[in-house]
Amino acid sequence: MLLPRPASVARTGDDGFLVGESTHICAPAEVLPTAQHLQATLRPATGLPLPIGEATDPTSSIALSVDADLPAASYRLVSGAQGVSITGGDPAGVFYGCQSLLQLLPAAVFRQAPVKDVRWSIPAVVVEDVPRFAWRGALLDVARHFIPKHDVLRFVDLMAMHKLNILHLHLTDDQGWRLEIRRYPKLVSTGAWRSESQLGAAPDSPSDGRPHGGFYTQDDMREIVGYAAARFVTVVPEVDVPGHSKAAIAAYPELGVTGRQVEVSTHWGVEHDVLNTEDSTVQFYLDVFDEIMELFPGPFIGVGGDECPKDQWQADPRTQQLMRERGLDTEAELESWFISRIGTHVRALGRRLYGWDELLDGPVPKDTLIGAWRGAARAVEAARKGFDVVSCPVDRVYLDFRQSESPDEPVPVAIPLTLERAYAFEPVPAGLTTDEAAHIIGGQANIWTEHMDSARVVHYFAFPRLCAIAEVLWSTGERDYDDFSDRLREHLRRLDAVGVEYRREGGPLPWQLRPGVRGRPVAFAEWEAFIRDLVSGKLY
Ligand code: TNX
Repeated sequence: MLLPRPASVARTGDDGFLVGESTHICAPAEVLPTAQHLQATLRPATGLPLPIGEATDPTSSIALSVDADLPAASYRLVSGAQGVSITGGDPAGVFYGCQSLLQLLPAAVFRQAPVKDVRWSIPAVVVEDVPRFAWRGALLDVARHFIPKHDVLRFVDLMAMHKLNILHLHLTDDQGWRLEIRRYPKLVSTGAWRSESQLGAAPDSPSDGRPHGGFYTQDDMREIVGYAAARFVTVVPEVDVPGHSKAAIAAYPELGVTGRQVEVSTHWGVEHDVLNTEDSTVQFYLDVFDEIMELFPGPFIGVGGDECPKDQWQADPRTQQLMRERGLDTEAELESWFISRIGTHVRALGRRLYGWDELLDGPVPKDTLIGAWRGAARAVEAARKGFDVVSCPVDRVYLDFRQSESPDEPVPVAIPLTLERAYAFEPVPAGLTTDEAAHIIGGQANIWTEHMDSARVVHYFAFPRLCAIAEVLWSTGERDYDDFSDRLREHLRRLDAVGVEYRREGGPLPWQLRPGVRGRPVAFAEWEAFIRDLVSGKLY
């Protein structure tokens, strides 16, 4: 029935509640926005007015309320012939109760125009529910392929439907810079465009010869942030430094080590053009992060910090001189120095740093949030050192990985990450004490878009695996894949009604194939060695 699975559902005796002409929504002022959202969501398919107002007759009302004695984000939903009530521990809890209410209705409720001959009935149930983790995230990489604003808003709707609450936007990379920064206009006028894109993942993959680009204006981003907030989704920005920065260097060559004019990258993989660490470059980024902090009100500010090759710094006399002046012995220390300069600024403004687990290799403030991606061992290490952790191990939640062993998977990369394997993701690695485990504040699915050039393709890779990960992050208790599969079958009818082009159980539909575009599949046996090299720092 419900997905993600709630803590408990009990069917009660009566016939349930029928949403009809006389149904109204009751809500105190503090949850009025959620009442309006529920009304706006129910109206198109039902064609019903659903006025918001005082309860005249409880048997015809959907009553929303907050009970501050209940845990944060939890809710209790009671439906039956006597009416519907949704009581949340806070407004977010009420919102999640409303999401469950929608799932108790026929799937056609997710359509956008009146559907005839449907009884809008809600079974008589008592649902008690509370999320397992506070951070239930999805990373959307809008840098490798620009995802237009409209599609980001649709993605936020889909997240809310699955009770996910963190949208980590990967805004910058070697292949593109996607957010307007008023002070440095070339970041988008130059950095948001590339001449062509690599087709596929093989070392000798050809290019498509077609320009690609796009960016969000600051007005667009304010709209995305506000739209997400109304759905209890916090947008967490990531501006990746000091690696993954070639688009910025293409726009402002003085940020680079060589000073040479470079192009926004047209191929995938890790670029060796990284930022220099001049004070002027630090200042440039402090200015960028000031605008970022204006736009994104949440507590966490992402600085990336992953995969920064050191060869340019090693070969550059000026960088070596800077290291000596700053009393730094190694390039790794220089990388930490750079991140700390930004971190000090971000913290002075009351925010917390968020970055990939490479940050653990140097000194970072204790309140830094670590995105543990290079396997569970990094999550363990971070939690033992006392850092809060977002669990996102590469072999469980990287939704760019192929979904089966079939060579037909469109651009098959890395190891297979099947739906079942994603569902088996456990955010809290074994071996942690209770106190250490409390540092795992949640997890997220990472949707890297090298091989996803539109929202259609993002949907193919994200769904239904994101449904599985949403359940892992929300639901408590034993996991049962068969039970999940049964509920998923019903849930896919909802995604059909929304119009999500998820991956079918049997694999890609003919138009989802990418004939002739070669991937880079990796067997499980080779994979372990790759991760070992990655973690030991041998690769970058
Ligand atoms: C690693 S995870 C990356 C991304 C790529 C991804 C492809 C991480 C911090 N870096 O830049 O897009 O692999 O799977």
